[in-house]
Amino acid sequence: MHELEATAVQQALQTAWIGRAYHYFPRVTSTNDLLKAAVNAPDGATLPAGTVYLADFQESGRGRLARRWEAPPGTSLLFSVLLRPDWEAERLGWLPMIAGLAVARAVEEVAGVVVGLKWPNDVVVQVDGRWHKFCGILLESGAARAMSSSYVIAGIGINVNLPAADLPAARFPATGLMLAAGAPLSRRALLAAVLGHLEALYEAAAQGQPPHAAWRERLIWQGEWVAVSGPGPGEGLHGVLAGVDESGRLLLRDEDGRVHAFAAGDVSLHGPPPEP
Ligand code: BT5
Repeated sequence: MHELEATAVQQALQTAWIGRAYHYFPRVTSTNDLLKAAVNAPDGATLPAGTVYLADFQESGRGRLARRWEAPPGTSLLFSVLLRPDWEAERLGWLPMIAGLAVARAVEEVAGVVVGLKWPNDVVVQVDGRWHKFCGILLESGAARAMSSSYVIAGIGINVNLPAADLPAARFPATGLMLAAGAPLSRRALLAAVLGHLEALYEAAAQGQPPHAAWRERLIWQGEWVAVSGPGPGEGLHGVLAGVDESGRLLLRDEDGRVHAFAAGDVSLHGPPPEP
């Protein structure tokens, strides 16, 4: 039996509802695309919250803004979770933080390495004193049909047992957990831990407990000069990274001491401005 097939995963799970409906695919286009198509199908309303689609290989794994997520077969965790939050709109910004925190807590537990979060949706570990990305998260939301309740699909890609030669050439340095921890890990144990933390954090959020303080504790580059690029006003702005607010927006303090909040974009180290 494959270690990520339904029967094996069900035995490892400790959740009440996330992952209890679970589908394993050896090869798909993208688990986000497949789950989205299933939710939008005529009988999509019957798909329970917590449904997980997991693939061993994706032909066209996606990141944000038409970027690709590359992962060779047999090495990674590539999965999507269906959530149906009936929360007020302001709380939807909590979901990316909840997903990142769930991965961070699970990885620390299973791999014993210190885990950081890079705004907005990357999970990182240190290799040779520098942060490297081992996980990316893609949240997509929609309403299945007019008047029906909305859904959010949380797509999570984790580099687990990738050999160094298979690391993708990426915008930000990439690594995998085997390389960071020094030994291969059980993908099944890690999946069960991520889904367990996801359920716990989701339920806490549903009770009104915001995740931003725990998220901010792991936020990398706080107090450093960074640049934020991306859609929207303030593109290309640089300043000191001052944290995130309750809805997960990045706070940047510019040279004049003004604080700017970003809901989307990418952040990179910039260095302080030249002395006048
Ligand atoms: C992300 O986007 O990091 C979100 C990735 C989400 C992937 C999961 S896998 C399951 C589900 N199904 C999908 O189709 N997607 C989700 P973004 O922040 O835009 O980063 C994308 C960038 O990360 C790429 O342009 C590369 O530079 C880099 N990259 C690609 N593959 C990588 C990998 N395996 N490890 C580290 N970096 C990678």
